[in-house]
Amino acid sequence: MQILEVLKQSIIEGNEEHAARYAGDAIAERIDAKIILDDALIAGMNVVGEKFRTHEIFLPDVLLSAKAMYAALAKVRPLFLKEKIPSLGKVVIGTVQGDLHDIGKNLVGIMLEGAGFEVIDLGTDVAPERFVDEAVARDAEVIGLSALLTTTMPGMGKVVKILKERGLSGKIKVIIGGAPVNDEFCREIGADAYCFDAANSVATVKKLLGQSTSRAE
Ligand code: B1M
Repeated sequence: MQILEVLKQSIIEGNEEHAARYAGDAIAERIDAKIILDDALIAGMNVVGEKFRTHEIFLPDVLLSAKAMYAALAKVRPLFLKEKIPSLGKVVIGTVQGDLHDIGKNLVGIMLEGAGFEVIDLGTDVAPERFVDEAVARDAEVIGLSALLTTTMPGMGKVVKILKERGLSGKIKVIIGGAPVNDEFCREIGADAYCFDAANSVATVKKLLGQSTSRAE
């Protein structure tokens, strides 16, 4: 699909205007929102990540790509939220303390919202205590933690520890995700589940809450 390739390219190049326009074009071509997300937006950011890793591009370029990604995401987002479904539960979500990466976290939020969960997004650089305080205050069943830096991953363990100290383990479930996170780390800190990607987060949260995962997500 030609349009997905040019959309992906506009994200790699950090061209906000093109990204928004081509995302609109892809929608007009009736390409499935999930395919636009996976094959153009996330695929584009993956290339950006690799170029950044190999020093082919630098931080300002990455920021431009992130802006382009958001411009495209703003067009695609309403497609995920079209159907208004009764709330399946509340999820408090955020990026852990010291970490400003929010693209993956926002995708997870969109997927969960689209599936019918009420998502309370605390943003980035969120202190461990705040996750727990907000989850309790909002009566949330799940806390979703995102971390992209190896240095900020320990913040996830702190949230699990605070829940334990307050006798909330098991009552409020914790799911974790982000590029440096894995299953082993999840077991190590005692979180309830690790999620590889945003699409998976819906099935994971439903499973944790004992809900059927049969509906397409
Ligand atoms: Co930074 N950055 N960054 N960065 N950045 C990484 C993470 C890095 C791997 C790049 C590299 O060196 N190769 C590296 C971390 C190295 C490490 O810790 N081992 C890094 C670094 C070092 C830094 C700075 C320290 C750079 C500096 O200042 N010298 C700095 C830190 C700032 C801070 O947070 N305090 C920094 C800054 C930035 C920008 C601001 C420029 C920008 C972020 C913009 C934004 O988010 N608004 C940025 C970006 C864009 C990246 C890369 C290139 C791309 C991340 C991304 O958005 N990917 C990244 C390289 C990489 O990851 N390959 C990199 C696309 C996104 C869709 O994927 O977030 O992984 P991801 O989310 C996935 C899954 O992980 C999962 O679902 C999503 C897909 O479906 N997922 C969850 C994520 N959260 C989840 C939560 C869940 C479930 C699934 O449940 C709750």
